[in-house]
Amino acid sequence: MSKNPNAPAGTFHPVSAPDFLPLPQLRALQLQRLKQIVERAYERVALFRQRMKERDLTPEDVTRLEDISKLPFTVKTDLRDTYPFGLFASPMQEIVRLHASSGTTGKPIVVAYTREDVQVWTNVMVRSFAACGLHEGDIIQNAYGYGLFTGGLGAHYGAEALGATVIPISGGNTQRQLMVMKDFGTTAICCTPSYFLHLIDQAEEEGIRLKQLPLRAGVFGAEPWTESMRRRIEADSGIKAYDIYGLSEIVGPGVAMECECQAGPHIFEDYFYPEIVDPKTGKPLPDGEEGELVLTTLGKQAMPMIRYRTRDITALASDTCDCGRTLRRIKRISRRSDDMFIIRGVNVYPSQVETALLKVEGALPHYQIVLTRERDLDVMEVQVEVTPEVFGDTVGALEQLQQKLSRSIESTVGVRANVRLVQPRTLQRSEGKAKRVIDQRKL
Ligand code: DLL
Repeated sequence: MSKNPNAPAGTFHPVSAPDFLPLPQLRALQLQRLKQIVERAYERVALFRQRMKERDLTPEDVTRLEDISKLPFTVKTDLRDTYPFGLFASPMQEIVRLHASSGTTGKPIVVAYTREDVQVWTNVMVRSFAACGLHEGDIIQNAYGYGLFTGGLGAHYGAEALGATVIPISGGNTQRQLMVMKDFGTTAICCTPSYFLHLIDQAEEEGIRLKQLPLRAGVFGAEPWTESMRRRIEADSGIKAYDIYGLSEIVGPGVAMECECQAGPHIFEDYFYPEIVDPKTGKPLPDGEEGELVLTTLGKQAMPMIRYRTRDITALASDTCDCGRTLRRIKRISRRSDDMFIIRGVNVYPSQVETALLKVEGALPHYQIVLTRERDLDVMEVQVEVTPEVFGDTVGALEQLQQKLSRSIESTVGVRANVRLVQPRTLQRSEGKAKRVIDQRKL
């Protein structure tokens, strides 16, 4: 295990203690919190109360943890349909922070935090960093984006509360990232795994030897990655690469994090209750079986999420991890049960791209999104058919349209796309569901 030479041997940060609770104690705590959160949501969130009533349920029907499976699911479109604040369970005066993430169309989904929620988030982020061996004295370069995305601020407050030194560099500007890493003596970096691969490439080009720098750990997440990517990162940079999982609807990063055994992220179960269900039927599946991860926030005040369907496909591992944590782990998330894809850390739904295209006159609703990776950076090309009139237009007019479409996509989706205009009826038609996304990135 990689330990900072300055760290006192064998110590755990005090907030890591809940990671090691004996199971009966952990389950009792979960039940107590589940009852409270169901009561809170029932009293304060109209949609949840209505769904409970439709099922003839009241909060008193939750007496055991297993009763959770009686409760209604919450899905992403519930956030869209109640946009922006409809699922809040706290008055605005108590809400100290808002973040947002991609919705399925042009509007984002909004998530809220009370002061206490921010403290819980910070707590799980401290535990995340501690789990992979980081501590006071570490210099953490936080290259997750700061802003509405939860990655930047989530990791920031956690790293500060850990007692580490945070470099709030945010995403992008690769040369500056490398300069800072070298000059400031960064010992750990937080970013998406694909961005770190890009940093490795760029470092090589600039003659910077990552292996000779103090950098020893990476906290990588926000997008799917694989064991072979981990091996490549570790071999090429000499650091340990850890998987961190999270989603805005639940809290942001810090729902689950790998320990030094690197055997899959441990879910911070005292705050997030996990279930795996069959994505088609919604029926609960036992630990070990693959299905859709469903999460219930056990402590969230501003926006309790009851049985939130993450659409992430994984399995729960309940066997004991060598680290001694009693928290169950999730298997690497390899795919989703919906059509969302993640490009440069940004979540994108094809329907958002469609909305953006159709805002511009001349574009037809026939399009295809091709994803590739150039020098370890994701590239999105949108091929779109245009009306015959447009296609017969001058080169200048076509270029103008191309730029308009590109701008429309960037402002709706938040990522730049190369737009390619094609003649009407040239994109392949499908007999069933249109195949909108061709992912040629070899993960
Ligand atoms: O990506 C929060 C986050 C920030 C996690 C920084 C980790 C690090 P969203 O933008 O709401 O939140 O996207 C959530 O990203 O449902 C997964 O599909 C995907 N995802 C997040 N972490 C991982 C991971 C943040 N470690 C969505 N492996 C989730 C695979 C991940 N997919």
